[in-house]
Amino acid sequence: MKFLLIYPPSETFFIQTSRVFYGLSPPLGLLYIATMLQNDGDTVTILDFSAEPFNEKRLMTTLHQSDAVGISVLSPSLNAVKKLIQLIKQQESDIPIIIGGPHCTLLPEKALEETQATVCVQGDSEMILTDLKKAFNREKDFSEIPGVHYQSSNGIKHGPPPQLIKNLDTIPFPARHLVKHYTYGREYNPHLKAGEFTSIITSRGCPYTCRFCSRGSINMQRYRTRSTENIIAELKEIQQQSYHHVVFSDDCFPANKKQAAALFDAIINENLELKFSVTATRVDLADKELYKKMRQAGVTHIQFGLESGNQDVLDFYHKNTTVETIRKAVQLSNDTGFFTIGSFIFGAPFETTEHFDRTLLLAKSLPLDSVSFLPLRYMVGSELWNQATSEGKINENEYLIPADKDRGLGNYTKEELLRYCIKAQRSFYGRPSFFIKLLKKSLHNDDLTYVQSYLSILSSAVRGRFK
Ligand code: B12
Ligand code: SF4
Repeated sequence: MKFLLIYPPSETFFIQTSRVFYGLSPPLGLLYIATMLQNDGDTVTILDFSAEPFNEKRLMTTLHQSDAVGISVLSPSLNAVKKLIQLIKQQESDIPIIIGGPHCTLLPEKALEETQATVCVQGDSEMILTDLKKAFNREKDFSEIPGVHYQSSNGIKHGPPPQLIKNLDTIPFPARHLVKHYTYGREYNPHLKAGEFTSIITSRGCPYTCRFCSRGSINMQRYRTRSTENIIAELKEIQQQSYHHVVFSDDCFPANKKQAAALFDAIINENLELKFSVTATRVDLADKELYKKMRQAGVTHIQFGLESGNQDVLDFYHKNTTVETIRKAVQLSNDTGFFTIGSFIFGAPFETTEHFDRTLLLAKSLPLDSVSFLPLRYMVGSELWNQATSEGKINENEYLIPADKDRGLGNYTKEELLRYCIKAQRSFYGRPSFFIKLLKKSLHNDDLTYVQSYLSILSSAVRGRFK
């Protein structure tokens, strides 16, 4: 069969001016599925509309050459997916449309109902694809396939509960060549060209339960890791495919310090000539010996979920960290030579401007090279969303709601919160001392991409203001 797999357009970033520059990485979920399909003799094309501007003509041309469509759904992209499916159905009313991804794992039946796709897959999908194809060819019944929800003449039905892939080493590596023409990762190095940057995940699920994060929901929590040998084999393949830079895209990396030490030892021993970044890590996992190894192995950037400079807010989010731990971890990261990124959230229900000021003060006092201040959002699957929904502040069909005084969610309206975030961002970056520190660090590390990244963010911000 010929499959068209689509990653939908990403929602516009809150701080829109820097969006052009932020966070592009390959759609690994689709790439894992693509490998399984190709191994089964199918042809796969991927359209990543987070990495290329949405183009209806391009979508339609590819669609007309396909037998089935698969789409990834994140809660923030649900509306984009609904529109995509409408467009697809106008052109090819009978083509099977399969949806999967985090939103489908959380709310499979509702996702199917709202998007009007043909089939929705909940959870890990690699092992059910062959059966799914058989069901489309009427050689098997959808009701026999674990984790599958489907439209039938009697409404939405489902198969047995999803089966977790316990041994992640059994999954073949993602088909990266299908998206090699896209440029990813420019926030790590503005010089990166198409085919030079990719991502890897070494685990699935997250062992933590932060109250604002949908990863804390039971469906997405079950934590599993891959073996060092299996990860190294994939990294060797990545090197052979001539990528330069790899981001560890785990929810939380490294979650296990001992395993991480073994992995970075192996990377050093294998002499892999790759650079690495870490999408998300926690301050309580910072460790001097481990960071030294990571640096030696080629890690250049680390991003911490710092969230707040207030202990009461950290406790409210069940972050299980302290302001002191934040200070130590960021200092250690900087001393190790990593480009250190910190993200903060404004808008916990009891937070006041004094809280925001303390967070900004902490951010400015830390040796951070890049920051984001974002408004709290109540996301489906998170404990905070569940609570607000049970209190009637959020409707069950509203999957992503910013903190907003007008809804009884905090002390400020969403517009006020956004203004505080933008103000904090400007106040952080506008300091001459910040730029001087960044320049010194870049010269010390013999890596001017740090400064170039900063200048690119700045110039995209300025361009954004004049648009
Ligand atoms: C890397 C990453 C990003 C990157 C790039 C995303 C990309 N191109 O894939 C960037 C930085 C851009 C990003 C941005 C955001 N992200 Co993000 N991101 C991730 C992260 C850490 C890894 C994604 C990944 O590669 N996973 C590995 C693959 C193997 O897993 P998977 O995608 O779930 O795929 C499997 C199944 O879901 C399924 N599947 C997936 N798609 C499909 C399609 C079909 C047809 C089928 C059958 C099956 C299927 O099969 C796959 C294999 O088993 C995840 C967390 C995570 N670990 O998944 C968060 C995550 C997906 N992001 C999330 C969010 C919320 C965001 C943001 C809104 C930022 C924010 N925190 O507010 C933005 C907006 C994104 C948007 N599209 O609008 C949430 C989504 C929650 C939700 N309810 O949907 C997650 C789960 C993080 C979390 N802690 O909750 N993200
Ligand atoms: S914020 Fe990070 S550590 Fe906390 S539950 Fe979400 S993914 Fe896990």
